[in-house]
Amino acid sequence: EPTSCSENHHQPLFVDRESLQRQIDELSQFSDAPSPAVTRVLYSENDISARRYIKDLMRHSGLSVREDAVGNIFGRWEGSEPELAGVATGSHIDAIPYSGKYDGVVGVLGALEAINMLRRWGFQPKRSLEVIMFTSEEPTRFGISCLGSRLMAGSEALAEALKVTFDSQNMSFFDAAKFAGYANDGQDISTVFLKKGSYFAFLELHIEQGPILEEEGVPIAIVTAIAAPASMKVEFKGNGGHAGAVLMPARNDAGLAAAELALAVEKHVLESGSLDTVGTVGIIELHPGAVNSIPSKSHVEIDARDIDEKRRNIVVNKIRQSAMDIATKRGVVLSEFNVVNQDPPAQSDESIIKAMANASEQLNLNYKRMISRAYHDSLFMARISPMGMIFIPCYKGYSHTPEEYAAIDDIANGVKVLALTLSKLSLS
Ligand code: HGY
Ligand code: MN
Ligand code: MN
Ligand code: MN
Repeated sequence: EPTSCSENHHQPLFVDRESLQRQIDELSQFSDAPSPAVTRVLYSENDISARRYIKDLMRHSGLSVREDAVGNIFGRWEGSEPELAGVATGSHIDAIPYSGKYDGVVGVLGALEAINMLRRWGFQPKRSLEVIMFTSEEPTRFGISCLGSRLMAGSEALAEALKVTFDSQNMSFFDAAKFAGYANDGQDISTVFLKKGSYFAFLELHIEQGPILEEEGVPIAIVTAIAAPASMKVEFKGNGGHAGAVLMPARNDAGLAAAELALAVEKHVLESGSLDTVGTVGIIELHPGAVNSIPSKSHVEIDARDIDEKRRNIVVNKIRQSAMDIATKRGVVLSEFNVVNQDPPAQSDESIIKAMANASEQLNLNYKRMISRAYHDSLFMARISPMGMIFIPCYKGYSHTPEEYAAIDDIANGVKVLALTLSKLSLS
């Protein structure tokens, strides 16, 4: 044994911080944006390289690796009773443009370090343990959030929709999947669907993506529920024309229709009666996109969420109504109003919450219960398995930005709680 190993290397709950940090840094290099930003889009060259990196780490952790038809990756540690439903944990490694290197990644690399810890400890699983890297949690390329976990949860509607889904470069989903080496059975991806009860439990470790834990100095949050996300794609069409020659009364400006709809989103959200309702217009594209040409087409993408599903649906309906009213008032055509997803919230499983609380207490880690306002693959895994999430603090709550940061000691705390909870659930 090299003498450099510090004694605590043999403590059961030793987290190899430097190798975990090194992996986080190495993984962040597979990016279409210059460091410290990370852009890693589904089935891109960098996504394919990052997937290879994760599969190598899974094998190094002694896991047997399989991939499904859309590229969800499963690393399995067979238990002594492999016929029992296993215990799974995981997250995503895709990253929206110019974001950070911890969102999702902490729940994949941290899960592998939790497996390494249990092995070092000499742990023997009864229920098999699985680390899952989900395909495309982010909606970046095809506008569909949690694409991999939504399919695993059995969404026939999504499996159908993917047959007519194209990215902004007009590449079809299945051509992109084939480019990355997936979808070898053609468009039949029903093999991705998992049956309810496939897992005894599903856990996800993730950065909070909010400021509460850091502000309150609490190292661990146990998530009790995940808010209900919805997203919409809207298009307006007008006649366009010359910015100088067409007088104002003669215009039907698709760009102004988009701008008015964005303000309408803000109005309906603020009028919901609750601080828990949020709305974002993250994409507005104007065509032809010339300073001296009246926009003849506008493309707007809207994200609306709330921990209360009914309140969220009222906002979605008001946004739809505003889009129609604005089109009439401005004489433009509402050529598309597409609710891409309108998902219910998910509740964490009480027994998993308890197991996480026990693990935190055993580790002398203070914790608090919290609702996740961000969505995660856990939102869909909750449809086929009891679910639980562990949050760790992140710097000022920053996320989806290059400033996203989580301290390795905070990550190590999350990994320890995850490892202990996995071991308990595996033996139950
Ligand atoms: O948008 C979200 O909530 C997640 O981080 N993709
Ligand atoms: Mn040693
Ligand atoms: Mn994210
Ligand atoms: Mn995430």
